Amino acid sequence: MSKWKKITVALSIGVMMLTLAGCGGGAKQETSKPVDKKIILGFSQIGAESEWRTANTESIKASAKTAGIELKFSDAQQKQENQIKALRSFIQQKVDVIAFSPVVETGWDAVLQEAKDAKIPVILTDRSVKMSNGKADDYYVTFMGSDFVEEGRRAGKWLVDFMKKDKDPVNVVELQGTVGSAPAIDRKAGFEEILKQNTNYKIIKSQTGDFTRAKGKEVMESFLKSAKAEGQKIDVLYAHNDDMAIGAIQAIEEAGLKPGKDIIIVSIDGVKGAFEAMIAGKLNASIECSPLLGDQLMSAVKDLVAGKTIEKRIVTKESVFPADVAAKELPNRKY
Ligand code: GZL
Repeated sequence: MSKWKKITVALSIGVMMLTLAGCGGGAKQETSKPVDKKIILGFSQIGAESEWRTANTESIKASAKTAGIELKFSDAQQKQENQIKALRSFIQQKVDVIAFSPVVETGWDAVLQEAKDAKIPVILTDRSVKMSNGKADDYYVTFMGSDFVEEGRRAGKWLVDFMKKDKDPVNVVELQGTVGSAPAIDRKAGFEEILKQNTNYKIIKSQTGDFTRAKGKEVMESFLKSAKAEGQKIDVLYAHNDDMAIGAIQAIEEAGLKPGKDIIIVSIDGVKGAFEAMIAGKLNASIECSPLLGDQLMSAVKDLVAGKTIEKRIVTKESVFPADVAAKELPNRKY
C-alpha cells in the first residue's frame, strides 16, 4: 500500500474514531446527564400575622431550598380571596404539587375541584378544610399539622391543675383566633371540653383577636373595661395564640394589673416571645404548636412526585411549657 494510501486510511480511521467518541460522548452525555425535572411546588401562605406564621414561612422556604424544590410562594395577607387567586395561578402554571395553609375551613369547593380536574395533587399544611359535600378527604393527598382540639384540651388541663380551685368560681376571658379558622374552632372546643368537667370555671367573655398582637391588646382592653363596669373579676385569660396573649399583657399592665399574677394567662404556640414573657413572670404557660413543617412538607412532595403513598394525616408532636421551665427551655427553641 502506497504511503499516501496509508495516510488516508489512518486519517479516516482517526476521523471515524473521533466521530464515534464524539457520538459516544454525545450519547454518553445524553445518557449520563439526564436533566432531572425540577419539582415545582406552589405554596399559598396565609400571611405574616404572628411569630408562628413567620417561623412557618421560614421553615418552608429553607426546606424547599435544601430539597432543591422550586417554590412558588404567595402571601395572602390573611385574605381567602388572595389564597384562591394564588391556587388558580398555580393551576394555570401547571405546578407539580400545590400546598397551602387554609386561612378558614370553608369556601374552597370550587378551587379544590379545579385542582382535582387539573390532576394537580394538593397538600394541606397547618390547617384543614371542610367541603360542602362533606368529602374533604377526596380533595387533598395529606394534611400535616397539629391537633388543635388536643391543644385546647392541654390548655384547659394545665389551667385546672395550676389553679387548684375545684369550688371557687373562676372567671375566664378568651381571645379567639381568626373567625372560621380550624385552630380557632378546635382550640375553643378542646378547652371547653375540660371546662365542662370543671363547672366552677366560666368563660365570661370571648372574642376574636385574629391571632395578632394589636387586636389581642385592643380586645383585652375592652374586656377589662366592660368587666370593671359590670363589677366582674377576670381571673384567667385563655388566648388561642401567644401573639394575642402578648398584646393582652400590655393592656393588662396599662390597666394597672399584674399579668401572670392578677390575671393568670395560658396561650398556645410556644414562640420565643412567649418564653420571654414567661421568664418575665407575665405569662403562666404556653402550649406548643410547632410551625416547623418545612422538612415534612418537602419529603411529602418528593414522595408524591415519586409515586409513593403518603399517610392521609400527619400529626405534629408537641409539648406543654409552664413558666417554670421557660428559662431552661428557651435556648433549645428553634422558633
Ligand atoms: C396554628 C396556626 C395559627 C397559630 C397562630 O397551627 O394556624 O395561626 O397558632 C397563627 O399564631 O397565626
